[in-house]
Order: sequence, then C-alpha cells, then structure tokens
Amino acid sequence: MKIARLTAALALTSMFAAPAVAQQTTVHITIKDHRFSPSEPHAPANQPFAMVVKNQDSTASEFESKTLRVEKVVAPGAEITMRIRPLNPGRYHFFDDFHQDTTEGDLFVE
Ligand SMILES: [Cu+2]
Repeated sequence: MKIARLTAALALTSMFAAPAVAQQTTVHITIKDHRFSPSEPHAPANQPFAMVVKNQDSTASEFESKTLRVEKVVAPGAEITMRIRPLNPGRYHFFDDFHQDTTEGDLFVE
C-alpha cells in the first residue's frame, strides 16, 4: 500500500512538473562562405526565444535586422547569442551588414 501511494505521488509529481519547464526555443544560424545556413529558419510566435549566430568565415560579420531590432558584430570564428522579444507571426528579414550583397535570410515566425 505504501509503495502504491508513493508511485501515485511520483506519477502526479511528474505530471505537474512537465508543463512547468519553460520550453525556450533557440534558433541556430551559421555563417559560412558568406551564406546563412539555414537562410530561412523558423521560430514560434508570441514567445521570447534565443538566436545563436556562429561565424565560420575568416572575416567579421554584422548580423542585422531592422524588424527584429538587432545589430551585432560576429567576429571570425565567434558565436553570439541574442534574446528576441515575443513576435507576431510574419517574415523578418535579416542580413550581414558587412556583406549585404551575398548574405541575407528571412526568419519565419509562426
Ligand atoms: Cu549595421
């Protein structure tokens, strides 16, 4: 009887514990040969998330987006993390301000 009650208590605990864990999305983007990969990443709408941009080129990049309101230099071989505010569904253009002609993409928020 004692074991049965303990098992039930544990089952209840895990049932209630699961939703309490914050599910934060992290969008990973790599810059290589002056291209974003992926160039069309996705993110969930109406919740904050993180974006990690890794620069695998030997030149500096500046990750920039007017609509995401971010602008941050990524040194060669370095990685930056940005906190993005909750966004409405839509398409958010981003680019490398140091290589605008080759390096751009769109974040799809849905
Ligand atoms: Cu800029």
